[in-house]
Amino acid sequence: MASIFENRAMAVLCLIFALLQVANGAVYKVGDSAGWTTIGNVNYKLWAANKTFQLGDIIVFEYNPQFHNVIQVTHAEYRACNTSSPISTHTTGNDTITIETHGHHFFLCGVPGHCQAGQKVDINVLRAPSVAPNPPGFSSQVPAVTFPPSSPTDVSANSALNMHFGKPGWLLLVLQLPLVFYFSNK
Ligand SMILES: [Cu+2]
Repeated sequence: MASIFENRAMAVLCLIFALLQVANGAVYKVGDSAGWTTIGNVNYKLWAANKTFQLGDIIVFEYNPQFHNVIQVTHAEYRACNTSSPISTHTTGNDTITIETHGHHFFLCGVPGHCQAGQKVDINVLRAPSVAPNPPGFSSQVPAVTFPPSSPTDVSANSALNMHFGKPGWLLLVLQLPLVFYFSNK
């Protein structure tokens, strides 16, 4: 019956990792050292192609705001380099954009000629295959925590455990030890 302890510890670990993943997105500087520019023919398609973007990731556009800007557009506008109805416009020269939804996020430079010259990038956040029907994060993992078939004592033990679920991990683990011995001696 030691598996109760392991399942619970695994659930806590999964939850912690899920929270960390949501809270700490990776930071990607578009074009890496080149930044957001028309100089040097940076291949932004290639730059994006070898990255796996995830929810919470931060996309940084670094550029001289006298010469460039960042405009988020629809797919059709992206393909046509059309800036007539932008989703959002960024002009600071050091724009950080947090990706909060799955799918494609199309950005281009709105200075005439720059998008046509290749200053455009598609940030695509794929859905994680294992959690496709659920919201991102831990919903598919936490319900996996199960307990032995219920008897009146088990039910009260479960609710006692759940009360401690919000406490720090070490406290949770220490509190579980008597339960593990209790179940393993049954
Ligand atoms: Cu530009």
